[in-house]
Amino acid sequence: MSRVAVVFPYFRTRSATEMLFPPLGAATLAAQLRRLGIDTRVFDCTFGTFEELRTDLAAYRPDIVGVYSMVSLTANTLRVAEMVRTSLPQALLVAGGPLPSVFPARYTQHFDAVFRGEADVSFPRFCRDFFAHGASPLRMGDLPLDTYGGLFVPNHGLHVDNATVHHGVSELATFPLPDRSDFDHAAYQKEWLQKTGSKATSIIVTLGCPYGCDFCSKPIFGSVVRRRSLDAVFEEIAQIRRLGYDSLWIADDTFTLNELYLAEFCRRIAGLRMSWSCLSRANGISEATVRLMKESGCRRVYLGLESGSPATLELMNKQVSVEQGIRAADLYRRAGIEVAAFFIVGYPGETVASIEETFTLALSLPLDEISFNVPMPLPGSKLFERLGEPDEGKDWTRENEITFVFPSDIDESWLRRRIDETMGAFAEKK
Ligand code: B12
Repeated sequence: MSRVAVVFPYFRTRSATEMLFPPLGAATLAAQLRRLGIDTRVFDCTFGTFEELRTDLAAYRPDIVGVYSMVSLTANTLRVAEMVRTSLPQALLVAGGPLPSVFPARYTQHFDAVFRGEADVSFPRFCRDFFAHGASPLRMGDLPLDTYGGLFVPNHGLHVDNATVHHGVSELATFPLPDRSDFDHAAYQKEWLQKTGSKATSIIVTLGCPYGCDFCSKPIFGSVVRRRSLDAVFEEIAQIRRLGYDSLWIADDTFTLNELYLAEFCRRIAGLRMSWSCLSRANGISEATVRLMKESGCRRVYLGLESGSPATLELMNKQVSVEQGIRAADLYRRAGIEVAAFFIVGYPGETVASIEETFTLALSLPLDEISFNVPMPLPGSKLFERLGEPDEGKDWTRENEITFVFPSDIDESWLRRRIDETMGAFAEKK
């Protein structure tokens, strides 16, 4: 029997800012693999331990082990790879996800192959063909390797470097819904109930983002926006409700971009008794749409306001003004939707004065939650290209850490103190 394991190597940290969601990429691949009749299991490490993963993987005896990776999971990914090489030496080891998509060659030092970008079709087809050709890494060359989008293999005497693909809307409509059957939903729901009083889970409705923020990288969905068929989306929402969730966390980069589509989504979700939240931008949203969002159950929006300084917004290529941010926060709050805002402080090129403008803005707005981060030069972003590799010894393992991973004129301890003071003043104001 041919078996594929898909590993999500996140072990919960219990940090205050931790948000737990079942990994949608793994669920997406599981659905596609099972559709091809391949025995598949997702190993979501969120609530487990490394030792449990070792035991469970060994018991399953997969022929292919696929591991998801992103910037904050690098160390875990490599540890899993090492463990698989020792305990399952025959297995083909494959990586995918945001960071392998940007740095495939780094991963193929430890993995047999990398799939970059959207792997919905390419990875499952590759697995099927791999099994059909005897399931041996040594016989990979017998496969039609140039037909798998995003595949990168510089090992085993092969040189494969295929372009990534972005699936079009009509193709997306033929995809099965993500298969969420391998997750510990009771544990996820308990966590959310304790923190927020509702049971939320993530969903992707639209793919891609047309903006070019300096600090952002778009390694998977890229810049071309694709809106899924709402029939499929609402089938998925029905599945999510059957699993016991009562709230959606829409993970799209730009869910509020198209007002017509958004309005139709609102009309269809209204009456389902399902609250929802999403990321939004400060521009391009009308009062009528905001009212519709509220009426349909939108509880909270997350706005990347980033800065109170026009010059810094320019540096970030954010393409919104401070005034648009103020207007958006006000619009949502007046409609009765909670607003959470993200800010970035200490951007390369910033001064103490411009950072203070951000603290002042954060305290002047009608916000329900604020957070401050120092810029994280994400591989694949323009910021990363400018700054180069981060300082040796500093990594991104911890989320939301106030530490510069690049040389900065801004005094880190001053910045930490000002963030603490601003957070304190915000809590008092509330
Ligand atoms: C939802 C989300 C979160 C959620 C939940 C994550 C989770 N449990 O799934 C939360 C809010 C917790 C989160 C936190 C963070 N996130 Co986040 N997040 C996202 C977001 C918006 C969507 C991810 C998603 O669900 N995609 C939908 C699924 C279907 O896509 P996918 O997972 O990419 O899977 C596809 C491919 O990657 C591939 N694939 C996936 N797995 C595998 C496995 C194998 C073997 C193969 C072959 C292929 C493959 O195939 C899939 C189908 O096409 C993305 C942005 C984006 N649009 O991708 C950022 C993103 C992944 N996050 C990012 C970052 C930086 C973070 C944080 C570090 C932010 C911070 N400062 O704290 C933290 C880290 C937290 C942690 N746990 O380690 C970056 C990663 C950048 C990078 N180069 O690595 C992204 C790309 C956003 C960005 N533009 O900067 N995040």
